[in-house]
Amino acid sequence: MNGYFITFEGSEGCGKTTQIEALAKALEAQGKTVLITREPGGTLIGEKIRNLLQDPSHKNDISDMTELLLFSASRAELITSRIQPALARGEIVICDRFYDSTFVYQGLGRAIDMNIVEQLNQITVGTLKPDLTILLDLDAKIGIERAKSRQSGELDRIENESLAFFEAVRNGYLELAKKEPERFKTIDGLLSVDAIKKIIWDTVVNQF
Ligand code: T5A
Repeated sequence: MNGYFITFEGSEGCGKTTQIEALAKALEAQGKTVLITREPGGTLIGEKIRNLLQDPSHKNDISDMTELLLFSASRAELITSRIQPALARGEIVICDRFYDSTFVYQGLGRAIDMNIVEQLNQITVGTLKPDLTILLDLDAKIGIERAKSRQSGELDRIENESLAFFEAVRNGYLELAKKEPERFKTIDGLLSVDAIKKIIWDTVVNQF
């Protein structure tokens, strides 16, 4: 594989989508071929799984273990059918969330045994690893407010979790970033859209 794999992470409403679109545009302007994708989703089956996972009417229908397995199934499909082929063609892949989301949301948020999360990750992802992970760090309360305003007040199944859940998610991300400083670039999500855009561009442009 000779492409380049970038993932974006952070808690709800931290600004990933906004920044991913801007980065892809800037890279394409330089003649790069970019694949933007997302988790859960990014494939026919993955998008169906996404709908199941986010539907607020399934609030009481999905156990924690089922949730973990559904996120993993979506990831397995995405890696095999889109990410690996694009990297093999030498493209830049930008993925909105990847396995770090599972570690913090299911491992810490849902308190599923981390050994199980790790084993499943090993099965699903194998040796594939992002070259760069952009973490947009944002206060959980502000993130939920942003998500609410974006979706005209409608929150999905996971966004309806408690503030304590999202604080655990945020802290979990910061811990992951501390453990792998060579992979993570952590950026203050309170900065303006343009300021974040510039930090990301300065980081990415140095990789090629
Ligand atoms: N999940 C996912 C798991 O539990 N386990 C897993 O393994 C995986 C892969 C995925 C959900 O699934 C969970 C996590 C999530 O709950 P998602 O689509 O990634 O869903 O969900 P969100 O993180 O909620 O994505 P959002 O689209 O809501 O937020 P974004 O993309 O982070 O933010 P964005 O860019 O849409 O911005 C939100 C709002 O804020 C504004 C934007 O204009 C927009 O209105 N904004 C800013 N405002 C001020 N300053 C800035 N710097 C701003 N940047 C953006």
